[in-house]
Amino acid sequence: MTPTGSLQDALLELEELQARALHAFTSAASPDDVEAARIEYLGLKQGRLKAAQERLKSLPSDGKKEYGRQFNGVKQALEAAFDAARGRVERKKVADDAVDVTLPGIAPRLGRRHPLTQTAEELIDIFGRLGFAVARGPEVEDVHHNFDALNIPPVHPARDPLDNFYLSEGSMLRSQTSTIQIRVMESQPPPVRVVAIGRVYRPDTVDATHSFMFHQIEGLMVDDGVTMGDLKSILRLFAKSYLGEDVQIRFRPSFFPFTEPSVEVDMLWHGGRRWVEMGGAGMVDPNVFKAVGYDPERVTGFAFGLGIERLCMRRHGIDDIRLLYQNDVRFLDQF
Ligand code: FA5
Repeated sequence: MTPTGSLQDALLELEELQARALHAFTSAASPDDVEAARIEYLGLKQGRLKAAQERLKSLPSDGKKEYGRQFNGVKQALEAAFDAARGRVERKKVADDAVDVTLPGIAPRLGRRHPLTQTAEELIDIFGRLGFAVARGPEVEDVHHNFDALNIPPVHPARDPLDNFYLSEGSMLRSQTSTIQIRVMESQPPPVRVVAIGRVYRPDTVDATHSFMFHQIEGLMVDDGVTMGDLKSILRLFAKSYLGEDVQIRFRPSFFPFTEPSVEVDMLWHGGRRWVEMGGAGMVDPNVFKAVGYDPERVTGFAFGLGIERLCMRRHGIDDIRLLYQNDVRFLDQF
């Protein structure tokens, strides 16, 4: 319904309409706000300006001219306010989306190698300088390489299913890297001078120095006239090189079916109050040479197997092996 009334009322309402519309356009903060104001005030069907135009019809003829003049002024003012508001929010959007090339860049976080990887690489480097090449072997092994060829008898407790991860008949996750000694000797004649690094698996109870999966470095040297003295010298040289000149290591008589005589090698732990076993070693047993077709009358050799986690822990003063597997970036960032 078109409102009726005096010209005076109509002009007042026109004024009020202009004030409201100008406020709506100047306070619009987004393109959506501007569009909403446009529809409300300038909409062709139901906009308020359209309604104000309709009002003209109901005015007495002597007031139509005055009202029309005012109306045109309001219309121009509103259209100008709309254009201004649209330009303003569009410029703002462009500015918001723009890239400020003067801002400092976001530096990508640099990854780093795991401390165990760093240890393995350093060990290979040290033994490389001592003349040892690198050998590899599979983690899924057969019982022959893990036990038989290493002179471990069929009834030996080391084969106990509770101490190994057996897979299908005759295969298992290797429990020691000594398997690689056999693979190397099977594949080449003496002389041999290799180290091999890899994961090994044992269902050991986890504590500060034991894990169910860990890494070993195996060493094997076979030649004419290799002695226990060579073994001890190499291990001492290695320990000083990796753990520092002041490191203390000791050899204890021990037993392994694949070496005779055998020793266990301990290192004085950081803090200097206790010894921790670093690995096992010894002179290759003649039965092992026979199993791979070497002549024990012609060659002798030594072998050793050291725990890489423990070497890494001693080197960096780490107290708990589990820290190496929790992947806490705050811990890993220190290496
Ligand atoms: C062996 O595995 C022998 N194959 C070593 C060897 C090689 C002897 C060649 C003679 C000739 P042993 O079970 O002691 O030995 O393990 C060697 C080292 O592996 C240990 O001294 C220790 O440093 C590390 N190790 C053993 N069990 C674990 C475990 N559960 N978690 C972490 N490190 C371990």
